[in-house]
Amino acid sequence: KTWKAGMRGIPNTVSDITNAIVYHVQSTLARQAYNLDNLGAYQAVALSVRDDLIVKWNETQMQYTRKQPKRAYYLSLEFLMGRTLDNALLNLGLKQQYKAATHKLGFNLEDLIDAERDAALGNGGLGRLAACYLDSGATMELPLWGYGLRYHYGLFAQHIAPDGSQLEAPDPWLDTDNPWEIPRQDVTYDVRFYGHAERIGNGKAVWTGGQEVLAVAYDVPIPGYSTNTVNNLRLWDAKPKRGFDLNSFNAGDYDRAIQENSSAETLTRVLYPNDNHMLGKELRLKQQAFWCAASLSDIIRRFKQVEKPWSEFPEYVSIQLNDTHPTIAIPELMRMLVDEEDVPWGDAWAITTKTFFYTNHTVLPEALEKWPVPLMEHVLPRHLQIIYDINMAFLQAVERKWPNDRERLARMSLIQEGEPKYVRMAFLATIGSAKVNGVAELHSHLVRETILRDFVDFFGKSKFANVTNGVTPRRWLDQCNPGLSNLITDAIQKPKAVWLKDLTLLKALEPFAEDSVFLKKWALIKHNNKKHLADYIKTHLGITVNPQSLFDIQIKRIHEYKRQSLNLLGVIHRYLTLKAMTSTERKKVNPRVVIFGGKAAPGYFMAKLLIRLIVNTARTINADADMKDILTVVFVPDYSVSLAEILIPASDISQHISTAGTEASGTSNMKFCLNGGLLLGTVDGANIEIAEEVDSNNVFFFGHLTDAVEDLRHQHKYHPIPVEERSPALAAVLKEIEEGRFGDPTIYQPFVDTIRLSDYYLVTDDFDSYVEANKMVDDAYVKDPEEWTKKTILTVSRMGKFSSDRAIMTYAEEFWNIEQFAIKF
Ligand code: 26W
Repeated sequence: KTWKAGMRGIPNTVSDITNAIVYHVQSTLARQAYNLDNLGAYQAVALSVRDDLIVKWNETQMQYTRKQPKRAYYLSLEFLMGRTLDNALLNLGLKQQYKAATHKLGFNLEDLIDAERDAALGNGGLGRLAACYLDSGATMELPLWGYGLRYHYGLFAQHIAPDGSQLEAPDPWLDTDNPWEIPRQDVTYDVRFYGHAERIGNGKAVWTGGQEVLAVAYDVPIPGYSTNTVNNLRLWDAKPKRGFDLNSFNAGDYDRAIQENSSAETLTRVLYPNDNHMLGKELRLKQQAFWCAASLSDIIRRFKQVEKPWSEFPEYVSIQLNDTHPTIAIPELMRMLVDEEDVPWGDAWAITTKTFFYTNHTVLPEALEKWPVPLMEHVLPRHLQIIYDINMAFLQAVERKWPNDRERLARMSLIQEGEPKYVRMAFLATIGSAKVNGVAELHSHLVRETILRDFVDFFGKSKFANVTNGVTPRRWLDQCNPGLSNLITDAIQKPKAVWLKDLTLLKALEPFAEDSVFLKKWALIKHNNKKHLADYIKTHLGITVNPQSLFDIQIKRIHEYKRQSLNLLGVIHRYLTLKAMTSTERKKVNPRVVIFGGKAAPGYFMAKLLIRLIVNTARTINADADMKDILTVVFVPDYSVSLAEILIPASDISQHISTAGTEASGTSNMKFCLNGGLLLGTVDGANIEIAEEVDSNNVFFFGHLTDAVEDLRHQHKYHPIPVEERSPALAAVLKEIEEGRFGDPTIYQPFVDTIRLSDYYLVTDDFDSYVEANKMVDDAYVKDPEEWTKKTILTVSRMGKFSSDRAIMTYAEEFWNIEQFAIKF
């Protein structure tokens, strides 16, 4: 029998799979099996996996349509998916069969997996969280769809220039065919910008003119782990509404004829690369409005199929806003209901405020979105009217509750007064949503006590909740660390299909911390992961690292609040301390490899300067013969999801050292601990809850607490004390930089000055306790390696809480009110 597309059944035999791959090589790719490279083989394998996904995708969507369960929609401007093939194979339970099939065809599956490009449609934490939640939604069999944008260029690629600074290069990830998306040329919506909005009474208006752009759907199947569910991530691409302007074309003005086209197509060209920093760019506002309008049109079209009154919309639809980026969806739903569906204003507002839920991911003031009123009036004139109407009604209610409190009205208004005025998106998201949440206990507390305090007073506490973040144990344990995952499976005597869906079962590992044979097996896996990383570093960077060393890793976006600066200054301190020793003394020191990775926003001067200093410090230290085998420093360029999958399983210690109160949660802290790396951190974000779960004996905490931060900043500002007095150790480090030990000191002066002169992130205040904590790490690692391994086992066994399955079920039950819906075959 010859294989044809769509023939695949379940179960799949190795020979079915082999036939399917060969079919795609010959028919889809029009190539020959005998002269195929890894990229071609990857594509054929991916296409055959896609066939399977589509069968299950169709079945899932058909059963949703037939039964019409309530659905939830996750609106996120970022989905940091990484690679798909390995994850799809594991979730479908087909990895072994594919290994055999590709082997029969003369390929090594791991090489093919490596040929895939990352889908880097996100900046960092928020985008990767969205990807974990989609995995968990499908695994928990929830009717959950994601909506985002199909950026043609993902997050920029990072290169390091000869002088050590970051260079950005575009990431044209769609230049090679993307087998993981299904274009839906038939699913399109018109989206309007600019033009004129004319009020016609009863809160209604007519919006005309301006520019119309077509949104086209691309569907990305999201398979659950060991279930039939394949959910959907729908990404919108922008197309000009008309091919080109025929009038100009016929008049011979070809440039003008295609002008509007290119303006439409710019919309989904590129992901904005700034993280935790707001830039008021018109194109970004248009991206947000485009994606929200298309997603809501799609959701409303689906709702209309059930033929229920508008008042029942919230019984069928919940929408989660991933930070304020999709907040414009609130006035957009109002516009569609009031202007287009003739729903009275008050009813529309009741529907809207039952439908939306808002997650805040940051309390940093510079990250809170505020759009200039004149810009919004220009791009979205009707939305601005609606925002003013919402604000009017809201402020009247505030006035009724607290009469004659003008200051309060000014504080709570959706419009910040000034020249220009601004629309405060976090406030709009708050009053337009049924629930608001932060992403870890401390962060949710800070949201309630600081940025949204007045709103807690107004709405009451019950509207403000916490959902601590989580990570998917499929990608972040089973996929990235198969050795450890297999050892766990053997030990706890539970099939993967069971414990990977109920991570609290890891508890059963605890007794093995006392089993000396098990300890050895466990330590060997870590060692092998470290060798694997050492190989990567050797081949890609030419740096030799000794896998016997303690691997100390800090990987995340480069940001002053995350304090890679503190890590680097600590490294220099270690270097100076080692240099001051005799060579005999030095031989007794525990070797350490310090690894940094992360991208700086292209316009963030201080973050880019810090990268340059890290790279050049690493060069100096690695070139110093005295440091051979005792201290190595590595900056891994172009940090990505795929690189994280190599780095995380190889860590002994990972650093999460933000100034207390600044890191909302962090999620890589969870990934490291789940892979048996211990945590060195501040009392911040989810670090606190990790310590609560794994026991504070198993984490290394240091630094001032959140409560102290405000006073310390006040002191810095009004009663500055020189670094020389506050931390002589740090002063000695700064002096080395200023004397040119790591290159031309004038280059690094702005960095040294921020610490000497303002030190907003309190590096000076935390430096000594940071050095102390590092000593404790060294001691624990060297003095009793077996005790260290025990700590890592106990840590892993207690990480159950941090599965994104737990987090997504909390959203499902406590926010969205949606139910698990099994897909039957
Ligand atoms: C408007 C510019 C902008 C862009 C991105 C502002 C803010 C963002 C994100 C909200 C930044 C972000 O990714 N925040 C991170 O979210 C993670 C998931 O909840 C948390 O774990 C991190 O602590 C938080 O920094």
